[in-house]
Amino acid sequence: MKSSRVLLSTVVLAMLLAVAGCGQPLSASPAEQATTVPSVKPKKTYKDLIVGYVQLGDESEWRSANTNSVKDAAAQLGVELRFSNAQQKQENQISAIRSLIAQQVDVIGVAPLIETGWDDVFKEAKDAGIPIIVVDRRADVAPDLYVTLMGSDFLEEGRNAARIMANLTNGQANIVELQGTRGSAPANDRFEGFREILKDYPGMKIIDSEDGNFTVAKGKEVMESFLKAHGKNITALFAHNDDMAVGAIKAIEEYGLKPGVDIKIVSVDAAKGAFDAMIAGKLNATVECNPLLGPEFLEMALKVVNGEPVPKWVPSQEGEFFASQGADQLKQILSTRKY
Ligand code: GYE
Repeated sequence: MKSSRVLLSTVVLAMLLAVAGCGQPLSASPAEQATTVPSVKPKKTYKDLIVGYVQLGDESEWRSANTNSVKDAAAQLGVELRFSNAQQKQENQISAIRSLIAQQVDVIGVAPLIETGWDDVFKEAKDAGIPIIVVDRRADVAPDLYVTLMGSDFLEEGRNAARIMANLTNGQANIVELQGTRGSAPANDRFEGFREILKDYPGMKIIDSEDGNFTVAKGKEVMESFLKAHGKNITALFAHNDDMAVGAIKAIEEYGLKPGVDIKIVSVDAAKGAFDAMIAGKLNATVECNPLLGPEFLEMALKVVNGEPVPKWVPSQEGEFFASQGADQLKQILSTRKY
């Protein structure tokens, strides 16, 4: 009787285990059983991500294109984006990062207004376990405080602008320069790269150089003051972005000179405004700087969150465009561009 009860309960137990789909023999040790529990965390998808983006402002066509690129990519991929615009103030960017840390987002993207002053807040993010992706402009911090930098080689852009200017002027020029926002990585590097090449051209002189803050309005205002001070002595202009070149073109016309002819002009970005100015023959060339970083930024964010390796710098692919390509070709190219 006793033995048949034992037999019956063993049969019942075996049936129950079979129904539960559990193939473990009754003798399995706890260690063996543990191997059936998945040990790898499931990978996150775009739809699981909450990403912060700390934009520096909306000073230029480039910036608007960058903002739209990030917002559009997030909407398309289903990423929850927490976007802020710091209106060209570093303190606003710092408080936006602090607020994203408090919200415990998965990743923070930041386009730093200027290079310096980021150590403390980047460290706060690191301590909270929130990775920082630096987008567009470099931040001068220890490499362990951010996971990757995505953006352009601004030094090379400055060098290329100088090479183009040397060709346009046959190595003889009195140049004025409109610098981007003081202390920003693109202004620092374009300034330096331009001078690096000019060393080989003794006939090319920079006769004046001022901050035009990357805006049309300031570009016009500073160009007016250059013209007041140097008049027809100016034969060339290097503007650190297209918007300032567009402002300067107005100032040059109002002064009674022909932009692109009396004053050769090279700028950076290759935004729509630059194409319009080249088609009109008022801007000689623009060096491309790509703002369409949204999709790649979110791809990096997903990789980082899933613990996949990412390169420390993701450089952008860029070209150059010239008024000498002719209006027809430029119009055709413009029709294919997003900014
Ligand atoms: O060239 C300029 C913008 O940081 C690369 O910022 C960017 C620069 C861009 O205002 O137009």
